[in-house]
Amino acid sequence: MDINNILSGLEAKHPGEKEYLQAVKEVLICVEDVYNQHPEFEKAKIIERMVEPDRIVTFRVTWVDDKGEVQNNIGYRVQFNNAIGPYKGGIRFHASVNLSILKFLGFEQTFKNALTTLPMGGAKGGSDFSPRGKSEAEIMRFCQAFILCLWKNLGPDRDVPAGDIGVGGREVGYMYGMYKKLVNECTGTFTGKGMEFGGSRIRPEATGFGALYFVQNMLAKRNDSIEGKRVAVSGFGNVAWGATLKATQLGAKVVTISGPDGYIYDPEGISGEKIDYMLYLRATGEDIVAPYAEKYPEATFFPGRKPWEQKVDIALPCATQNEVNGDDAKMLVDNGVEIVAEVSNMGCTPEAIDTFISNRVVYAPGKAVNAGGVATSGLEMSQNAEHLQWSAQEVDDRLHEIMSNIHTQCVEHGTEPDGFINYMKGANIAGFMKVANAMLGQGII
Ligand code: 2IT
Repeated sequence: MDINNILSGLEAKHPGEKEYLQAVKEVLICVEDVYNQHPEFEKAKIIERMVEPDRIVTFRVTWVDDKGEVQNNIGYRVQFNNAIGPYKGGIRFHASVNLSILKFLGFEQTFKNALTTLPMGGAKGGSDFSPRGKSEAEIMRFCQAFILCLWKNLGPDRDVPAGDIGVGGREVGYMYGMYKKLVNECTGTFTGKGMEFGGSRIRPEATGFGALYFVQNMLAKRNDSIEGKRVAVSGFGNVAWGATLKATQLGAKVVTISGPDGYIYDPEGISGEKIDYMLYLRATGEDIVAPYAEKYPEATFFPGRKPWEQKVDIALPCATQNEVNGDDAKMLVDNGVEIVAEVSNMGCTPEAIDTFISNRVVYAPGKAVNAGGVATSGLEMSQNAEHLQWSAQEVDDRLHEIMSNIHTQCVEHGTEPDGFINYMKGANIAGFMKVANAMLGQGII
């Protein structure tokens, strides 16, 4: 495989899609050696086929706001790869959404879903619609208009969306409601649904909980445990909430959360009712964390800054892509960070990852750490297919098992001769091998 050749070809075809090209480059570098040991991959042009989405659906979403004004947004669904199962992945509503971001997310999702061991392909969708400051009625109308454009491409064995940034239980409910009305069938087809209409217990918590189970595995591998560790969390959405809740339950102290406006440092730890307050802050729809420091005077708000300047043992980026850059990584390393586990997708820039790995800080990528979210979506699909709802205990037990299995795959494929575990390499190789073999087995299609 000639990585530079493949990348320059992609750059020429998709100029300016920087997040997509970044995600592809990371995987290519990690899998180059194993790829070259398999001439059958080269012969079937597996890599060339894998880096392009199977299909992209783009559409105009037109809706009417509360003032009676007509609004237009762009909607997308990137059906990246269905070699191992139906397309599966979240929907993101955020002003920053563009095709490059959704292609990177769909590409990553393909490998992440392979790591879960469940039969799910990879996809991602979304819109540049910003829920910030929108009324409940506007959000509902937008969700309905979005699904009117997309529903024909979805189905329980075709493509199963879920939430992501800007899309939580409320938005999934509105989208699923409209989808169900159009197809007149209760087949699931969305995950992250309400508990009363086919949702899985533990799905709201699963991304954050799964991430902490993964971190427990990372620590156990070092004969260490999470108790008493200081943790920096970024973001304050569903993922940050689940991670903070589980970290606290396991005896760690979470000292930061953040928003687009800056970050909160709470030396006493974000526990108890403060974790519930995160949900309240999110529900206001304002997308700011500053009010936390007014409500809890022991905390400090640092406007316009990121939490990575605090001294912590564990860093958990839980906000968005490229939120930890090379300088942030250097600060974390200088302050003695032991573990960096990405809970956001591609939370670290390549410079940040290099800084961690060259300083022998254990770093694990989002596609391994945050896979518990989509894994529990897979469990929701199973429950829908058998028309049952499992207990929280059963879902949580399976989530534990899946995260530990992902950790084992990373160790198997990522352990270097000196014993250092390169989780990025391990996750990419394990995910890639599964998708590549599935593609190979299904011929040239
Ligand atoms: O990035 C992700 O894995 C998600 N947003 C969840 C996807 C899903 O289908 O549950």
